Amino acid sequence: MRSLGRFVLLLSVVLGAVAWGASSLFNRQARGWAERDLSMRSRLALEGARPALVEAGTNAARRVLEAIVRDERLMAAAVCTGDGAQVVAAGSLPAGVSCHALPGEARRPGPAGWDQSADGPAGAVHLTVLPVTEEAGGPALMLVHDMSFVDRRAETTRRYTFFAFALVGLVGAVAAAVAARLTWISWTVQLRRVLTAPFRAVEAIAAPRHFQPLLGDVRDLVSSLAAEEARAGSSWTPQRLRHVLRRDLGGESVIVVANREPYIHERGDDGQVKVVHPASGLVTALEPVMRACSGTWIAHGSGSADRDTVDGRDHVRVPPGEEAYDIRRVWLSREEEQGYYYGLANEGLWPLCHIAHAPPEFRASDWEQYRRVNSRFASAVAEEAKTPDPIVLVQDYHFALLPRMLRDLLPRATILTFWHIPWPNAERFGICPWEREVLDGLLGSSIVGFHTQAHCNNFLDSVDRYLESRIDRERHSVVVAGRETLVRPYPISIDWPSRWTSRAAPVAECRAEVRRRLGLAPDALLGVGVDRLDYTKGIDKRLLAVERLLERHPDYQGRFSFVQIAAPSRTIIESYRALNEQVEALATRINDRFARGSWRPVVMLRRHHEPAAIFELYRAADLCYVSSLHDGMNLVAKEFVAARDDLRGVLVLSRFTGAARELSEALIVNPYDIEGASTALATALSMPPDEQEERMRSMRVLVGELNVYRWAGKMLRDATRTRRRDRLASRLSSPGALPS
Ligand code: ADQ
Repeated sequence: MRSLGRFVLLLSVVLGAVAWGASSLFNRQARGWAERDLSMRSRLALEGARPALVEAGTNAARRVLEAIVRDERLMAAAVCTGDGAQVVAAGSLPAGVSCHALPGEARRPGPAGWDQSADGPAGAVHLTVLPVTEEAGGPALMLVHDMSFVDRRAETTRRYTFFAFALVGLVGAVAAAVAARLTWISWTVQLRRVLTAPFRAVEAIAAPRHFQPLLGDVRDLVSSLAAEEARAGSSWTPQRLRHVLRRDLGGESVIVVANREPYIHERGDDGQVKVVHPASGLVTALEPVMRACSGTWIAHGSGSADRDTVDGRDHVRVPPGEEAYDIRRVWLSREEEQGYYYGLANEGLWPLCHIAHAPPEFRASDWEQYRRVNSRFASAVAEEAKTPDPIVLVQDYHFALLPRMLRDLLPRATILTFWHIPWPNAERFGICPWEREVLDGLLGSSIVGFHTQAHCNNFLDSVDRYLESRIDRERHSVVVAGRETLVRPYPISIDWPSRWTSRAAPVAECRAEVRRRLGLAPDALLGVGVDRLDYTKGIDKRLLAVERLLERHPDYQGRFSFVQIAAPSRTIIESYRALNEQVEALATRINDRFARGSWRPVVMLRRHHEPAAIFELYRAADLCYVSSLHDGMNLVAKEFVAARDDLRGVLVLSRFTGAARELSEALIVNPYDIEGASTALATALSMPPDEQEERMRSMRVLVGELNVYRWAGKMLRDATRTRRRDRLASRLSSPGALPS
């Protein structure tokens, strides 16, 4: 706004100066023209009057002069002798003008006559003196013209010029301001789009050419920073994470609270106990962190053999065979699980936070169970804590109330709460009948983390709208009852290098084995989708895109198959059961429509798979399609990248995932746009190997650098700072801390 004001001021000064200069120039010119005009009129008047002046007597000459001065512009006329005497005159001579007052050269003018303009007290006048006869020193006719009309015209001209320039200036300034504003808005929007979501595949191709150099610079800067970090040996590894814990947090072990446990003990039909890795993004991310940090993971004991495998304190050492940390199992009754997990968490908060067009259900009875289970887990944490100020990592929307409950039990604890799913905007969040309790519960934390800054902003807006608090938008923090909670983005990731990739068979073997097992031709093209069966993952949209691909590109019929791994999830909930049937029916319809011989376009594998099998599939595929309608991050996308150490395979990724903000080299799609998604699938299938390599290499650098140890490390570092600050504050406030 200030620069616009400066621009308008400068424009006014420049235009004012130009207007003034132009009107002066024009007036000078106009005065010259008027003088020439009057001089000419004087000569014409003399020509008409000459015979009377030369031959007739004085009276006749006076009459002639009186006739001449009837012209309104002519003030007076006089015949003067060579020595300045007035022979005869008519009209009224202005003060100071007379035959006698004429200068010497005017009294005896040459044949061309004598002209002069002068400013008199009553305005400008123009004098013309012309010889009446050819005889030297003979009488001369003096004509006095009124020139004040020239000044009046000049004044009018100056006014018009000024207004004309003022108008042009105003219109110009407004037009320039509007154009500048529009250009600025469009540049900002485009620049932000390029910088925040520089999707090379779909969006960046559309990014304006003039941003490409800037985009290149940003990329270079990011890679050089990453390279510098790597050179300095500062990439995040399990060792570095342990070092942070040892150096900054005094070797403190951490307590994780999550609904899901990382290892579930299930009793098979044969009576044998087997260990299952649950299909959960949270577990995928957090488990490697716990291996590095050690400590205790408190979770719901949900496996059929879980009770048989714990000790007297409900603990079990994991991972089996490596024993790096403890799981502490909490047992829930059916009512508790139903109300807290299926009810409030998954029928209420989950649809509340995801834009996937499923209405949330909130029941008072579920809320009661939710509070009760949160309180039970808070007590479990207090039991597990070995010091009065433990570091507690609270995970996800199952435990929104726990941080406040824990703060009451352990006021000095460092509580880091991470919300693994999106946070909705304030208006939508208001749908929750217990919006204040949920916010206040979370604000018992020292830090609340989300995947993206947008989710942090939504959270702060919700606090702003529903809670009495002080929000510091610069520090991204909230103060409630004198206690500060930081709100920060920590984009989650996976371990790197992935242990599942390093244990996997070579890619060629994986390709051959998977095709053999699925009954596909050795050279068949293969796409994969890996999800929990959840309506937010957009599995139906994904299958429709596959169908559209086959319609638009019949040459892929018989050559391309899409394998969808779908772990049944939350099947007690009606909407999940309905989704299960809907996806199955869709796959059957597509298969009925296109299948020929032994070839099927869609292979649905609706069961849990162990990570080793999932990684084998990633390595066997030509493309992976993640079509989430809304997803906090999505780790399948990152796992696919981690699995492809051969630098091949194309990732097709929904723009509605947090991962799309990082993996700009994927083919980014809108999963609702079936046409566009099918185009991206076709592009992926026909992408030349060198382009696949270039994209995959770039994504691997990113996932490698921004790995899950960095996620945990950054959180723990921020925790260190809040811990130091809290310790200092408590020392200062304790009696005797300050000299009296
Ligand atoms: P999820 O919704 O569980 O996670 P996601 O991030 O995609 O989603 O992770 C799924 C994990 O489960 C992956 O590790 C995948 O390999 C595994 N998996 C999927 N299908 C499986 C199957 N059939 N059998 C076995 N394993 C399977 C939530 C949020 C995400 C966020 C994560 C982590 O919804 O947005 O990325 O937490 O914060």
